[in-house]
Amino acid sequence: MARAVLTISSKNYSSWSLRGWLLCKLAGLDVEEQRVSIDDPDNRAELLLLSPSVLVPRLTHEDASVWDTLAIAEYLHEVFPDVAMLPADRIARAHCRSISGEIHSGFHNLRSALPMNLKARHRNFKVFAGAKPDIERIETIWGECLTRYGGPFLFGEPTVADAMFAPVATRFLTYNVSLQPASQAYCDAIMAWEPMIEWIAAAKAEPEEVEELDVEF
Ligand SMILES: N[C@@H](CCC(=O)N[C@@H](CS)C(=O)NCC(=O)O)C(=O)O
Repeated sequence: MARAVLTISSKNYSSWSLRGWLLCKLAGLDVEEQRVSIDDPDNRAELLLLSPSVLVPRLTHEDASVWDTLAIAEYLHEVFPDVAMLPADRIARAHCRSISGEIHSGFHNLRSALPMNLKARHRNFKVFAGAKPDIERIETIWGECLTRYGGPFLFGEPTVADAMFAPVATRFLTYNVSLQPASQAYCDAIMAWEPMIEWIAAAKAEPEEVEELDVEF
């Protein structure tokens, strides 16, 4: 059987690639990484041909082609039912799906004002006022989960929700966003999570730089 392939782009800049990759790690699925170079349009066009959304991540596994992170999460949950990608409890599972959906479809101001950039550190970053409600909502989501399920991850042990929110934790670190102690502890747990350590080390070794995202704000 052919090895599963995960198509991703930059490890430093692509938050959706990180989410897809973390989901595969959570599932325990060993994937071959197919990298779409951010500065090679031909290579990119060819590799993305099979992803109708022309977006990454895309997973191919045993003749199935799955794109879009939430679809990948649900696919992996279905294929690996013994791995706790979602909480065992029905009510917690509904909660996990809801907040994963919320990060998937929302927080546009946060995304554009604080783009993921794992190599960067901006000590005196002034957060755009429009992104503040997003940050407040994220802290509320995290606070409720950590209180209800006891941490250190949102539902105790790592789940789909942590894969979805991990790039937010890195943004808070990159842009030195001041957080409540519980949110800060969650960010620390994400940064100490073994797959995150692996991904960040690879991101730091990447040569590509996108000038617009590397300016000092
Ligand atoms: N909703 C999609 C979002 C995917 C997405 O926006 N991916 C970005 C990478 S971070 C992308 O492929 N952008 C096109 C590009 O880089 O040209 C998902 O959940 O997978």
